[in-house]
Amino acid sequence: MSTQPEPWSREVFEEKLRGKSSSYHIHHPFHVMMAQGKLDAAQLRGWVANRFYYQISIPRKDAAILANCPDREIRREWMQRILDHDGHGDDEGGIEAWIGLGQAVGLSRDDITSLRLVAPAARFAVDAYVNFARQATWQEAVASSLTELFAPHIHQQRIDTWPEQYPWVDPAGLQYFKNRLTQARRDVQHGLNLTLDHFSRTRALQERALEILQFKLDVLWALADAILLSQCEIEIKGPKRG
Ligand code: AHQ
Repeated sequence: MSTQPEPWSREVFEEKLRGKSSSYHIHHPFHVMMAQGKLDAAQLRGWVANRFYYQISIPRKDAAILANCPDREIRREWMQRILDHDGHGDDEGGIEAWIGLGQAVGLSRDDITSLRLVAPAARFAVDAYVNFARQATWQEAVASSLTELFAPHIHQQRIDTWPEQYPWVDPAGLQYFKNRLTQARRDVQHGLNLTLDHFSRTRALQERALEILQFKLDVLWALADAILLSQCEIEIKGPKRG
């Protein structure tokens, strides 16, 4: 006699994954202030510089998934994510586009690539994600990427609001967000299908997938916390002298 509750249907399971949108970082005070045009230039630059550490970590996270995944067909499709960020052929890739975003908000290439502006807690949040992908099963690491179910909304919000709220930012810098609108939708369809396939077998697995998604939502939330706090520290200590 099984005491385990029956697994949810595939549709209900997907609804429950999507139902976690209320924890997405679009609702974080920092991103709310960004959308409302309340960030000053230093705060916007700080966000771009800190988020660069997340961007350069994504391909290494995806490489960890490839390393753990024995299925050639899945690897062939998942590999596209690394190419999207690292670039391939004539396509400079998303990491280069993020550097372009940094230059559009007034940072130098070295300000960004040196990582000297990255706050310790921001680094820890991102490292928690990469280390999870290295140590978890490839299916669990795939499930953790599903925060991108909610990403098109935040990318579109920046595309819509920055030109009006931050007219001093070179609009060419928004190209990264425009690229992610299609890439995120494609990626998340693949990740969602893999997650629904693997985790739908038992209710315990389904609950585990929700727990993993919440972990990654907390990574993004903690990253925004770190960025917001690092800017308060600048205010407390005053701008760096010299
Ligand atoms: O630019 C982002 C990106 O390339 C990715 C990959 C994906 C993953 O594998 O976890 N998640 C993700 C995200 C990106 N941008 C974030 C943003 O707010 O700009 C959103 C983030 C995500 O929702 O996970």
